[in-house]
Amino acid sequence: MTGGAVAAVDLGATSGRVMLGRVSDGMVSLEPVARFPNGPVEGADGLHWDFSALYGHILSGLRDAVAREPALASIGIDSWAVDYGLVAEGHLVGEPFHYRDERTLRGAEAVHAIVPFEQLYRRNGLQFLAFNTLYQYVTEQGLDDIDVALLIPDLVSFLLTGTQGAERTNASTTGLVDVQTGQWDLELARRLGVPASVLPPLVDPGAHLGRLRGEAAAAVGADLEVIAVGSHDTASAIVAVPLSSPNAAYISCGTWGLVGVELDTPVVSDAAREANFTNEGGVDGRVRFLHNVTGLWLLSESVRAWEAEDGESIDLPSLLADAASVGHDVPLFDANDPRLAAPGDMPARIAAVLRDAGAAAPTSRPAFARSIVESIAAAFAGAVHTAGRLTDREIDVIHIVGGGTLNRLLCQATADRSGLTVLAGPVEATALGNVLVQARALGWFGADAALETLREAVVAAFPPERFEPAQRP
Ligand code: LRH
Repeated sequence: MTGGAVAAVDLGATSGRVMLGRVSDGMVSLEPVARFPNGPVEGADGLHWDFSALYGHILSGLRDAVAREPALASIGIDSWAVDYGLVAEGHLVGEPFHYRDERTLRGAEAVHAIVPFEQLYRRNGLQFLAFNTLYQYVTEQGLDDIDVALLIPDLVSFLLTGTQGAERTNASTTGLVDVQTGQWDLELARRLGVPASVLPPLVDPGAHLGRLRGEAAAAVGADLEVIAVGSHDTASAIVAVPLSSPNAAYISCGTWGLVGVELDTPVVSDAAREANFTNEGGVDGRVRFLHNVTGLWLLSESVRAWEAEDGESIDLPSLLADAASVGHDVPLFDANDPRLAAPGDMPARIAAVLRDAGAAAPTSRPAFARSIVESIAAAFAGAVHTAGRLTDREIDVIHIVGGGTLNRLLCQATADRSGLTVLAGPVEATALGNVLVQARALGWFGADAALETLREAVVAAFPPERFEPAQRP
C-alpha cells in the first residue's frame, strides 16, 4: 500500500483542530474536520487549561473524522509544549496548569538556587523560559503522591490507549532530558526533588502506541491505532518546513515565533546560552536550535482587549489592511518584554513599555497594529541573524510556516527587516508534520524515508509564497 488517510489532532494555545491527512504515492493533502477554542481559565489557585473540554472536543472531532473517512488508519497528537497533567490511579488529578501562570517565576528561582542556570544549560541545552516544565514541577506539592506526570499530548494518548510514555521531542522541553544523551537526566531530577517514578519511558516519534481502548473507541466510533508523532507542535511544524537551502532559517509562527535552524548536534556554547538559544529535540534526532520570540500573541491579545472595549468583534484582515497603509515608520518595542507575557490589557501594556523607552504609543488602532507587526518582525530578523552567528552559517533564506503566514504584512516586514527572502507556507505545517510522521510509520513513504523526502511532499503540495526584501533607505 502506498497511502491512505490519518487524523492529526493539533492543539494550540488559542485553538485546537482535527485534520484529515491523505497520502497517496508520495503526495499529501489536508482537510480540516473540526476546530475548537482553547485558552487560559482563571481558577482559585491560578491559570489552568480546561483539559476536560479539550478532550471532549478531541473525541468528537475524531468521531467526525471517522464519519468522513471510515478507512482511517491512525491518529497522531501534538500540542504546545511544557505543560502536563498529573495522573494517579489511572485518572487525571485536577486540570493542568497553564504555562502563563505566575507560579513558574517562583519555580525558576528555586531551581537556580540548586543548579545555577549555567550548569543547567550545559545539561539540558534549553533557553531560559520561566515556564519550562522543571520549573513547574518544583512548585508542585504532591509529586510523591501521583503515579506519573504526562505532557499534554502524552496525556491525550494515555486516555485514548492506556499507554504511558513521554514522546521525545516534547520531553526535551521539560528541561529534564540530557541534551547530549537524549535520556532522562535522573541525577538532575533527584537534585530537584522530582521523583524518577513520575517520568515515564521515552518514546520515539513514529512509535505505535496502541489502539483506542473501550470507552474511547466507543466515543470515536472505531478502534483506531495511535501513533506517536513529533508531539511538540513546533517539532511537527519543523518536519513540514520545506527547507530550500542548507543555510535556511525557519520561523514557526503562531502564538509564538520559534526562530532558528535545524542542526545535527546541539550547540551549548556560552554565546548560545547568553543569546538564550535552545536545543530542543526534533524528529529523527535532529536538533531544533531556536529562540522563542513572542509572536501573534501580542496581536491576538490586543484585538481581544479592543473587542472587549467595543463590545463587538474586530475583522483582523481589514485591521491589517489599514495597518499596511500606515507605513513602517512606527515606534518599535521589545516583543519579548516579560511584561507582555501574561494575558491582560495588551494595548495598555505595550503603551507602558513604549513610554518607559521614551516613545509615544501610536494613537490609532491601525498604527498600533503596525507597531506590533514591525516589532515582531524586528525581533524575528534579529533572532535569524543571531542563529546564523551562533552556528557559523550565512543564512540565505527564511521559511515562515504556521498561522503567521496568513499575515502578509508580517511576512513582508520580516523580509524587509532581515534583508532576506522569505518563503511563506504551509500555513498548517504542524498538522502536516503530524500527518507525515504517521504516514511514514505506516510505511507509506518507505519506513526509512528521511525528513528530506517528507519535505519534498510538502513543497509539491504547498508551494511557498515569496516575499523579497524591499530596499529601505
Ligand atoms: C508553541 C509552543 C512553543 C513553546 C510554547 C510553550 O505552540 O509549543 O514551542 O515554547 O508553545
